[in-house]
Amino acid sequence: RPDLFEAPDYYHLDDLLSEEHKLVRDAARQWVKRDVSPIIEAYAQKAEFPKQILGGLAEIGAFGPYIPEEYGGAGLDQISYGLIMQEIERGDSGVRSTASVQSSLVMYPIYTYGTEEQRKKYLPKLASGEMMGCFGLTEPNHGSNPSGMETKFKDMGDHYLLNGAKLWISNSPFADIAVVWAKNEEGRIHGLIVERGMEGFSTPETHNKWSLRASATGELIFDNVKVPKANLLPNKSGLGAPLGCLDSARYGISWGAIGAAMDCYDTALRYAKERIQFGKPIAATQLQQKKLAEMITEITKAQLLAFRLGQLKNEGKATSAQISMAKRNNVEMAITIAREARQVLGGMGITGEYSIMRHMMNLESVITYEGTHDIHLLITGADITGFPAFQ
Ligand code: TGC
Ligand code: FAD
Repeated sequence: RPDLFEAPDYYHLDDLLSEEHKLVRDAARQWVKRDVSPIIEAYAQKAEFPKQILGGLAEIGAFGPYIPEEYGGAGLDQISYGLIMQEIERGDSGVRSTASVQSSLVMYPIYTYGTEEQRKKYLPKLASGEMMGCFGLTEPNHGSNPSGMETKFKDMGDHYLLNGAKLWISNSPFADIAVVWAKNEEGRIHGLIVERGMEGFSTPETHNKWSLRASATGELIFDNVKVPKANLLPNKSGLGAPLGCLDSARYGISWGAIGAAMDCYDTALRYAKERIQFGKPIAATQLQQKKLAEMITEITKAQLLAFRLGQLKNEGKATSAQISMAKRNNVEMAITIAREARQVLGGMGITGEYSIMRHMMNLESVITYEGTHDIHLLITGADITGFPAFQ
């Protein structure tokens, strides 16, 4: 019932938003209602990314919301970025993934670590959706611990020679470029822009996913790929470079998860008011009210966390650990609400007639990618105690 959803705003967060925030949010919301929600279930069922929505994503500013307008971005602040992610994920986490990757994992590193030539060459096309990108950090043997990566490149004089493989890469099957993290001969991590069509570069799709089915996921395989020297991102190296991109994407996810939770809550609330059992709406029972009351409480807390984090980001003061806390809390909030909301719908909750089961399955990826739930807890643990417990 995509036409029906409303925005729960129990603590009047709207009063804290600027006119621009509301305009941006409403445009994204309307687009999702019109162009995403009516088709997304069918694409998820057939495990296909709906490529026809790329132009719409670009139009609502979802590709590079905070990248300056001179490079084709929308030039918005961090709260607008968050609100766009929230509205997209109200539709589907897989669609939000495509926007997150394009903005924070491809445009952000090119804008922040790239040369002026690289910015001019890639950013406007990425902003318009004419060119799509992906981000290769995770490898078959190195997920939570990317510093162990084996993908490497060698200086051959007039070019670099790249070898290795990346796994679980969102958008890889159709991306035109990949921002790839690899070690040089000294073992230092650098970012390289690899383009589709380079000899020895392939992107096989990963099948049989029960989660993020409307998002294309695949591998990146580099078999003696000759990468021009002009494709190295020169302005930052070391693990901090990819982790800096993750900070931006994780922040967007902390808002996005709220959108998925809002859609589940809204669907469950409507259903509970309409569904009659034992002669009265199930919403009139204490057990269902407990579920719904806890959902709106948790959504409200998550909204306040994300909003304050957005203010800190706008001021350039948000720490990586604060971002981890918001990503971890808000994704867990959303997955818990999806599970509870599914139960409110009884048997109907397992069908594709309603969005809840799709959100629930999607959120299993969201709670794993961009740092697992455990890793974000350990990041908080390290921050407050001073003892990193990863090793
Ligand atoms: P550690 O020694 O802590 O740090 C190494 C260097 O990195 C710096 N740093 C950061 N810089 C910026 N932002 C952050 N969040 C940072 N965290 C750390 C740090 O200061 C240090 O710099 P320097 O100059 O001293 O070298 O590194 P570690 O090896 O102990 O690892 C720490 C840990 C476990 C937190 C990190 O490896 C981690 O976050 N692991 C999780 C991996 C992950 O999140 N992968 C995501 C892959 S991309 C993805 O999932 C996309 S999904 C896309 C979608 O569809 O939406
Ligand atoms: P592992 O690191 O093997 O973890 C397995 C389990 O061990 C987890 O529960 C983890 O929390 C736990 N664990 C690990 N280390 C510790 C520790 N020190 N202490 C306690 N527990 C620990 N990556 C990209 O680079 N680009 C992408 O675009 C991208 N898109 C993705 C899309 C999807 C649909 C999925 C599922 C993943 C994607 N990823 C992407 C990869 C994602 O970031 C990794 O899956 C994630 O970082 C976890 O790595 P792993 O799967 O290898 O799990």
